[in-house]
Amino acid sequence: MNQELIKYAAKILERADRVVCLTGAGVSAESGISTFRDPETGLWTKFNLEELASQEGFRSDPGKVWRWYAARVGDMGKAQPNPGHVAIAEIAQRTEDFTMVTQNVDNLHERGGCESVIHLHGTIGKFRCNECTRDYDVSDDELTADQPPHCPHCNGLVRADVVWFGEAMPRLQMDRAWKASENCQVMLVVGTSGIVYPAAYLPLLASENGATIIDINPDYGEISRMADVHIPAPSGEALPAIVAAMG
Ligand code: BV8
Ligand code: ZN
Repeated sequence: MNQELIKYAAKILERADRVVCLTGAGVSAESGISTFRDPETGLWTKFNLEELASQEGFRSDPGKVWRWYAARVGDMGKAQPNPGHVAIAEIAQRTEDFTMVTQNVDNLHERGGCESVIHLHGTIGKFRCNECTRDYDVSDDELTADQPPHCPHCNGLVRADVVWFGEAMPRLQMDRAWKASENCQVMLVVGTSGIVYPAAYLPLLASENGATIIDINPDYGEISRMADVHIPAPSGEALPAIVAAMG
Protein backbone atom coordinates (compact mmCIF):
# COMPACT_ATOMS: atom_id res chain seq x y z
CA MET A 1 0.00 0.00 0.00
CA ASN A 2 1.38 3.43 -0.91
CA GLN A 3 2.52 4.92 2.41
CA GLU A 4 2.96 8.40 0.92
CA LEU A 5 -0.73 8.49 -0.08
CA ILE A 6 -1.74 7.18 3.35
CA LYS A 7 0.25 9.93 5.10
CA TYR A 8 -1.11 12.57 2.71
CA ALA A 9 -4.71 11.47 3.35
CA ALA A 10 -4.05 11.46 7.13
CA LYS A 11 -2.72 15.04 6.92
CA ILE A 12 -5.76 16.22 4.94
CA LEU A 13 -8.15 14.65 7.47
CA GLU A 14 -6.20 15.96 10.50
CA ARG A 15 -6.49 19.52 9.24
CA ALA A 16 -10.23 19.34 8.45
CA ASP A 17 -13.01 20.41 10.85
CA ARG A 18 -15.91 19.43 8.55
CA VAL A 19 -15.73 15.95 6.98
CA VAL A 20 -18.31 13.82 5.17
CA CYS A 21 -17.71 10.10 4.69
CA LEU A 22 -19.72 8.51 1.84
CA THR A 23 -19.62 4.72 1.62
CA GLY A 24 -20.83 2.02 -0.73
CA ALA A 25 -20.88 -1.76 -0.71
CA GLY A 26 -17.07 -1.98 -0.89
CA VAL A 27 -16.68 -0.90 2.75
CA SER A 28 -18.60 -4.05 3.78
CA ALA A 29 -16.86 -6.39 1.31
CA GLU A 30 -14.26 -7.45 3.93
CA SER A 31 -17.15 -8.29 6.26
CA GLY A 32 -18.18 -10.90 3.73
CA ILE A 33 -21.15 -9.00 2.27
CA SER A 34 -21.22 -9.18 -1.54
CA THR A 35 -20.92 -5.94 -3.42
CA PHE A 36 -23.23 -5.31 -6.38
CA ARG A 37 -20.98 -4.89 -9.36
CA ASP A 38 -17.67 -6.58 -8.62
CA PRO A 39 -17.05 -8.84 -11.63
CA GLU A 40 -16.86 -12.23 -9.87
CA THR A 41 -18.69 -11.72 -6.59
CA GLY A 42 -21.13 -8.89 -7.34
CA LEU A 43 -24.81 -9.53 -6.63
CA TRP A 44 -25.77 -8.01 -9.91
CA THR A 45 -23.57 -10.41 -11.84
CA LYS A 46 -25.78 -13.25 -10.61
CA PHE A 47 -29.09 -11.42 -10.52
CA ASN A 48 -30.81 -8.94 -12.75
CA LEU A 49 -30.92 -5.49 -11.18
CA GLU A 50 -34.37 -4.55 -12.48
CA GLU A 51 -35.95 -7.85 -11.47
CA LEU A 52 -35.01 -7.62 -7.83
CA ALA A 53 -34.71 -4.01 -6.70
CA SER A 54 -37.70 -2.35 -8.39
CA GLN A 55 -41.49 -2.12 -8.14
CA GLU A 56 -41.86 -3.87 -11.50
CA GLY A 57 -39.70 -6.76 -10.34
CA PHE A 58 -41.59 -7.07 -7.06
CA ARG A 59 -45.02 -6.94 -8.66
CA SER A 60 -44.07 -9.50 -11.28
CA ASP A 61 -42.55 -11.99 -8.83
CA PRO A 62 -43.01 -10.96 -5.16
CA GLY A 63 -41.77 -14.35 -3.90
CA LYS A 64 -38.46 -14.11 -5.75
CA VAL A 65 -37.76 -10.61 -4.47
CA TRP A 66 -38.91 -11.56 -0.95
CA ARG A 67 -36.56 -14.57 -0.84
CA TRP A 68 -33.64 -12.50 -2.18
CA TYR A 69 -34.02 -9.91 0.57
CA ALA A 70 -34.57 -12.58 3.22
CA ALA A 71 -31.28 -14.22 2.19
CA ARG A 72 -29.48 -10.87 2.41
CA VAL A 73 -30.96 -10.20 5.87
CA GLY A 74 -29.40 -13.51 6.90
CA ASP A 75 -25.99 -12.57 5.43
CA MET A 76 -26.03 -9.20 7.17
CA GLY A 77 -26.98 -10.75 10.49
CA LYS A 78 -23.89 -12.98 10.33
CA ALA A 79 -21.54 -10.21 9.19
CA GLN A 80 -19.31 -8.33 11.61
CA PRO A 81 -17.98 -4.77 11.21
CA ASN A 82 -14.46 -4.91 9.71
CA PRO A 83 -11.42 -2.70 10.63
CA GLY A 84 -12.55 -0.23 7.97
CA HIS A 85 -15.87 0.45 9.75
CA VAL A 86 -14.05 0.82 13.08
CA ALA A 87 -11.45 3.18 11.59
CA ILE A 88 -14.19 5.42 10.15
CA ALA A 89 -15.76 5.66 13.61
CA GLU A 90 -12.31 6.60 14.99
CA ILE A 91 -11.95 9.37 12.39
CA ALA A 92 -15.45 10.58 13.32
CA GLN A 93 -14.38 10.78 16.97
CA ARG A 94 -11.40 12.95 16.04
CA THR A 95 -13.33 15.29 13.75
CA GLU A 96 -15.24 18.33 14.98
CA ASP A 97 -18.09 18.03 12.48
CA PHE A 98 -18.34 14.55 10.89
CA THR A 99 -21.27 13.29 8.80
CA MET A 100 -21.59 9.58 7.97
CA VAL A 101 -23.53 8.93 4.75
CA THR A 102 -23.97 5.43 3.38
CA GLN A 103 -25.63 3.84 0.36
CA ASN A 104 -25.46 0.51 2.19
CA VAL A 105 -28.52 -1.10 3.70
CA ASP A 106 -26.54 -2.99 6.37
CA ASN A 107 -25.99 -1.73 9.94
CA LEU A 108 -22.22 -2.26 10.10
CA HIS A 109 -21.35 1.44 10.47
CA GLU A 110 -23.54 1.60 13.59
CA ARG A 111 -22.07 -1.64 14.92
CA GLY A 112 -18.57 -0.36 14.06
CA GLY A 113 -19.06 2.64 16.35
CA CYS A 114 -20.57 5.40 14.20
CA GLU A 115 -23.25 7.19 16.25
CA SER A 116 -25.48 8.67 13.58
CA VAL A 117 -25.60 7.24 10.06
CA ILE A 118 -27.54 8.68 7.11
CA HIS A 119 -28.89 5.74 5.08
CA LEU A 120 -29.67 7.04 1.60
CA HIS A 121 -31.05 3.71 0.36
CA GLY A 122 -32.81 2.56 3.54
CA THR A 123 -31.98 -0.39 5.79
CA ILE A 124 -32.60 -4.01 4.97
CA GLY A 125 -33.56 -5.16 8.48
CA LYS A 126 -36.75 -3.06 8.41
CA PHE A 127 -39.94 -3.93 6.52
CA ARG A 128 -43.01 -1.98 5.44
CA CYS A 129 -46.20 -2.35 3.42
CA ASN A 130 -45.62 -1.70 -0.27
CA GLU A 131 -49.01 0.03 -0.52
CA CYS A 132 -49.81 1.97 2.66
CA THR A 133 -46.09 2.08 3.74
CA ARG A 134 -46.92 1.19 7.35
CA ASP A 135 -44.02 -0.49 9.20
CA TYR A 136 -44.39 -4.25 9.59
CA ASP A 137 -42.56 -6.47 12.09
CA VAL A 138 -41.61 -9.63 10.20
CA SER A 139 -41.49 -12.88 12.23
CA ASP A 140 -38.75 -15.47 11.65
CA ASP A 141 -41.30 -17.78 10.02
CA GLU A 142 -42.44 -15.05 7.67
CA LEU A 143 -38.81 -14.25 6.79
CA THR A 144 -38.19 -17.85 5.74
CA ALA A 145 -41.53 -18.18 3.93
CA ASP A 146 -41.76 -18.46 0.16
CA GLN A 147 -43.99 -15.40 -0.26
CA PRO A 148 -44.11 -12.01 1.52
CA PRO A 149 -46.76 -11.49 4.22
CA HIS A 150 -49.78 -9.24 3.72
CA CYS A 151 -50.31 -5.96 5.52
CA PRO A 152 -53.10 -6.30 8.15
CA HIS A 153 -54.35 -2.80 7.36
CA CYS A 154 -54.70 -2.83 3.58
CA ASN A 155 -53.71 -6.35 2.55
CA GLY A 156 -50.81 -4.93 0.53
CA LEU A 157 -47.61 -6.96 0.17
CA VAL A 158 -44.80 -6.41 2.70
CA ARG A 159 -41.29 -5.56 1.40
CA ALA A 160 -37.85 -4.51 2.68
CA ASP A 161 -37.71 -0.84 3.67
CA VAL A 162 -35.03 0.01 1.09
CA VAL A 163 -35.10 2.42 -1.87
CA TRP A 164 -35.60 0.55 -5.13
CA PHE A 165 -34.57 1.81 -8.55
CA GLY A 166 -37.06 4.37 -9.78
CA GLU A 167 -38.18 5.15 -6.21
CA ALA A 168 -37.64 8.54 -4.65
CA MET A 169 -34.84 8.96 -2.14
CA PRO A 170 -35.80 9.57 1.52
CA ARG A 171 -36.28 13.35 1.66
CA LEU A 172 -34.85 14.11 5.09
CA GLN A 173 -31.78 11.87 4.65
CA MET A 174 -31.06 13.26 1.19
CA ASP A 175 -31.37 16.88 2.42
CA ARG A 176 -28.99 16.23 5.31
CA ALA A 177 -26.46 14.48 3.07
CA TRP A 178 -26.74 17.23 0.44
CA LYS A 179 -26.17 20.07 2.97
CA ALA A 180 -23.24 18.30 4.62
CA SER A 181 -21.67 17.64 1.18
CA GLU A 182 -22.06 21.31 0.19
CA ASN A 183 -20.33 22.49 3.38
CA CYS A 184 -17.61 19.95 4.04
CA GLN A 185 -13.88 20.57 3.60
CA VAL A 186 -13.13 16.90 2.90
CA MET A 187 -15.23 14.05 1.54
CA LEU A 188 -13.83 10.58 2.26
CA VAL A 189 -15.43 8.26 -0.33
CA VAL A 190 -15.04 4.56 0.43
CA GLY A 191 -16.00 1.50 -1.61
CA THR A 192 -18.45 2.83 -4.17
CA SER A 193 -18.53 2.44 -7.95
CA GLY A 194 -20.15 5.89 -8.18
CA ILE A 195 -22.77 4.61 -10.64
CA VAL A 196 -26.05 5.07 -8.74
CA TYR A 197 -27.60 8.54 -8.65
CA PRO A 198 -28.34 10.82 -6.89
CA ALA A 199 -25.89 9.41 -4.26
CA ALA A 200 -23.06 9.43 -6.80
CA TYR A 201 -23.60 13.18 -7.29
CA LEU A 202 -22.57 14.01 -3.69
CA PRO A 203 -18.77 13.85 -4.30
CA LEU A 204 -19.19 16.16 -7.31
CA LEU A 205 -21.25 18.56 -5.21
CA ALA A 206 -18.62 18.56 -2.47
CA SER A 207 -15.81 19.09 -4.96
CA GLU A 208 -17.68 21.97 -6.67
CA ASN A 209 -17.92 23.60 -3.24
CA GLY A 210 -14.18 23.38 -2.68
CA ALA A 211 -13.88 20.10 -0.77
CA THR A 212 -10.91 17.76 -1.14
CA ILE A 213 -12.06 14.32 -2.29
CA ILE A 214 -10.27 11.20 -1.04
CA ASP A 215 -11.34 7.94 -2.77
CA ILE A 216 -10.48 4.57 -1.24
CA ASN A 217 -11.16 1.78 -3.72
CA PRO A 218 -8.94 -1.03 -5.06
CA ASP A 219 -10.31 -0.20 -8.53
CA TYR A 220 -10.00 3.02 -10.46
CA GLY A 221 -13.63 4.05 -11.00
CA GLU A 222 -15.99 7.01 -11.52
CA ILE A 223 -15.06 8.63 -8.21
CA SER A 224 -11.30 8.01 -8.60
CA ARG A 225 -11.46 10.00 -11.84
CA MET A 226 -12.60 13.18 -10.08
CA ALA A 227 -10.90 12.63 -6.69
CA ASP A 228 -7.90 14.63 -5.43
CA VAL A 229 -6.44 11.50 -3.84
CA HIS A 230 -7.16 7.91 -4.92
CA ILE A 231 -5.84 5.17 -2.61
CA PRO A 232 -6.01 1.88 -4.58
CA ALA A 233 -6.36 -0.43 -1.58
CA PRO A 234 -9.03 -2.36 0.34
CA SER A 235 -10.69 -0.06 2.89
CA GLY A 236 -10.14 -2.57 5.71
CA GLU A 237 -6.40 -1.99 5.28
CA ALA A 238 -6.19 1.64 4.11
CA LEU A 239 -8.46 3.19 6.76
CA PRO A 240 -6.69 1.76 9.84
CA ALA A 241 -3.37 2.84 8.26
CA ILE A 242 -4.72 6.38 7.84
CA VAL A 243 -5.89 6.47 11.47
CA ALA A 244 -2.47 5.20 12.59
CA ALA A 245 -0.80 7.98 10.56
CA MET A 246 -3.05 10.68 12.05
CA GLY A 247 -1.43 12.51 14.98
C1 BV8 B 1 -34.22 7.90 -8.28
C2 BV8 B 1 -31.14 -0.46 -2.38
C3 BV8 B 1 -35.98 9.30 -9.04
C4 BV8 B 1 -31.75 -1.75 -2.65
C5 BV8 B 1 -30.11 0.56 -4.35
C6 BV8 B 1 -29.52 6.80 -16.06
C7 BV8 B 1 -28.51 7.69 -15.69
C8 BV8 B 1 -28.43 8.16 -14.37
C9 BV8 B 1 -29.36 7.76 -13.41
C10 BV8 B 1 -30.33 6.88 -13.80
C11 BV8 B 1 -30.43 6.40 -15.10
N1 BV8 B 1 -31.47 5.55 -15.14
C12 BV8 B 1 -32.05 5.47 -13.92
C13 BV8 B 1 -31.38 6.29 -13.11
C14 BV8 B 1 -31.66 6.55 -11.70
C15 BV8 B 1 -31.21 5.36 -10.86
C16 BV8 B 1 -29.76 5.04 -11.13
O1 BV8 B 1 -28.88 5.76 -10.67
N2 BV8 B 1 -29.52 3.93 -11.85
C17 BV8 B 1 -28.15 3.53 -12.14
C18 BV8 B 1 -28.06 2.01 -12.18
C19 BV8 B 1 -27.75 4.16 -13.49
N3 BV8 B 1 -31.38 5.81 -9.51
C20 BV8 B 1 -32.57 5.59 -8.91
O2 BV8 B 1 -33.48 4.98 -9.39
C21 BV8 B 1 -32.70 6.21 -7.52
N4 BV8 B 1 -33.96 6.90 -7.45
O3 BV8 B 1 -33.43 8.36 -9.06
O4 BV8 B 1 -35.50 8.34 -8.13
C22 BV8 B 1 -37.31 9.67 -8.54
C23 BV8 B 1 -37.53 10.96 -8.06
C24 BV8 B 1 -38.79 11.31 -7.62
C25 BV8 B 1 -39.83 10.37 -7.61
C26 BV8 B 1 -39.58 9.05 -8.05
C27 BV8 B 1 -38.32 8.70 -8.52
C28 BV8 B 1 -32.71 5.14 -6.45
C29 BV8 B 1 -31.36 4.51 -6.37
C30 BV8 B 1 -31.32 3.52 -5.20
C31 BV8 B 1 -31.35 2.12 -5.73
N5 BV8 B 1 -31.21 1.18 -4.62
N6 BV8 B 1 -30.04 -0.29 -3.32
C32 BV8 B 1 -30.83 -2.89 -2.29
O5 BV8 B 1 -29.72 -2.68 -1.78
O6 BV8 B 1 -31.28 -4.01 -2.55
S1 BV8 B 1 -28.73 0.89 -5.25
C33 BV8 B 1 -27.46 -0.21 -5.02
O7 BV8 B 1 -26.33 0.36 -5.72
C34 BV8 B 1 -26.99 -0.35 -3.59
O8 BV8 B 1 -27.76 0.31 -2.64
C35 BV8 B 1 -25.62 0.30 -3.59
O9 BV8 B 1 -25.46 1.03 -2.46
C36 BV8 B 1 -25.70 1.17 -4.77
C37 BV8 B 1 -24.37 1.65 -5.28
O10 BV8 B 1 -23.53 0.54 -5.46
P1 BV8 B 1 -22.14 0.55 -4.64
O11 BV8 B 1 -22.43 0.68 -3.21
O12 BV8 B 1 -21.22 1.53 -5.24
O13 BV8 B 1 -21.67 -0.94 -4.89
P2 BV8 B 1 -20.95 -1.50 -6.19
O14 BV8 B 1 -20.94 -2.99 -6.09
O15 BV8 B 1 -21.50 -0.84 -7.41
O16 BV8 B 1 -19.44 -0.98 -6.04
C38 BV8 B 1 -18.64 -1.48 -4.98
C39 BV8 B 1 -17.31 -0.76 -5.08
O17 BV8 B 1 -16.50 -1.19 -3.99
C40 BV8 B 1 -16.54 -1.10 -6.35
O18 BV8 B 1 -16.06 0.10 -6.92
C41 BV8 B 1 -15.38 -1.97 -5.85
O19 BV8 B 1 -14.21 -1.74 -6.59
C42 BV8 B 1 -15.21 -1.47 -4.45
N7 BV8 B 1 -14.63 -2.42 -3.51
C43 BV8 B 1 -14.67 -3.79 -3.55
N8 BV8 B 1 -14.02 -4.29 -2.47
C44 BV8 B 1 -13.57 -3.22 -1.75
C45 BV8 B 1 -13.96 -2.03 -2.41
N9 BV8 B 1 -13.67 -0.81 -1.94
C46 BV8 B 1 -12.96 -0.73 -0.79
N10 BV8 B 1 -12.55 -1.82 -0.09
C47 BV8 B 1 -12.83 -3.07 -0.55
N11 BV8 B 1 -12.41 -4.16 0.15
ZN1 ZN C 1 -50.73 -1.66 4.03
